[in-house]
Amino acid sequence: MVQLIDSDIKTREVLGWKGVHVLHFAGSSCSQKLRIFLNLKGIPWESHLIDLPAHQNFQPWFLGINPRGLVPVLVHDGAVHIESNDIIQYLEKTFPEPRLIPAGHENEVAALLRHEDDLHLDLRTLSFRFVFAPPGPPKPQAALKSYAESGSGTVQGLKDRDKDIQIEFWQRAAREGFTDERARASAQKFCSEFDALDKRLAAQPYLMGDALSVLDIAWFIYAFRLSLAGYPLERLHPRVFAWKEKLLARPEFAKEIAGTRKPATQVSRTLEQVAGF
Ligand SMILES: N[C@@H](CCC(=O)N[C@@H](CS)C(=O)NCC(=O)O)C(=O)O
Repeated sequence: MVQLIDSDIKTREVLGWKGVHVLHFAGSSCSQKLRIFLNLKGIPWESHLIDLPAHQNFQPWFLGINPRGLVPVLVHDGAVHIESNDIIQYLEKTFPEPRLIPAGHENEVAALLRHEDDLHLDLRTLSFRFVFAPPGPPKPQAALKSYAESGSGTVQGLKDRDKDIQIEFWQRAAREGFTDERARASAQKFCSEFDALDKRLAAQPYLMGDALSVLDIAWFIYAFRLSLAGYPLERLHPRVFAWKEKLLARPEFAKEIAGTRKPATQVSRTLEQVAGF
């Protein structure tokens, strides 16, 4: 669990926030995952929007709350939790009903969620290349300077390497864009993941068996975003496609991705062409 300690937090006002507060952005995949989880749990929460396209997450106020500069963030009775999957597992313990992590499978689910999180930068690469497709560098140098300089720079009291990884990601994007080679490698990773999910779904209606779980929420978000990017889910992984459509019919899911539409950008080559699918 990544709960911050006092010295990590520079924006002190959050320490006095009572109840469940979520700092998030409508179109962020990790925020969508957390909001669907909160909907299914029926947990009341207070919303604090952080405008990622306006680089609000690189401003001192937000970095004073999450030194990593990422959404979502949970503040529960003044305690600050970061990392969407850790937030979800914390909330599952704190608000156990209805269960979204099957009893006795906590460690297995934690490992599967870690694996899902490892693919986050691949999802981001494909999102920026085929969905958002900004005409120039996605993050201006001034915003990245503020990112580098603001916040405590520590997580649980230790110098945090994650922010360096994030900055390197954006600097590389500024230098070379999101190349065919990177996009192809990321798409192929998802192809093997979806193949595995397709096999699971041959034997059971949900990824962990007969009941919906946090794993369905997490992978729904990836499947939805990749479909938006032009990934041929229906053709390559028909069971994953049908499962995604089934979840999309539920209001708890649909309402959180309703605003995520593919902007009318000009994509020179489609994901199918780049990946060779
Ligand atoms: N491992 C983190 C990843 C969080 C993350 O990368 N969030 C994205 C939005 S989905 C973000 O804040 N991006 C910052 C930006 O685009 O500037 C988590 O699961 O919370």
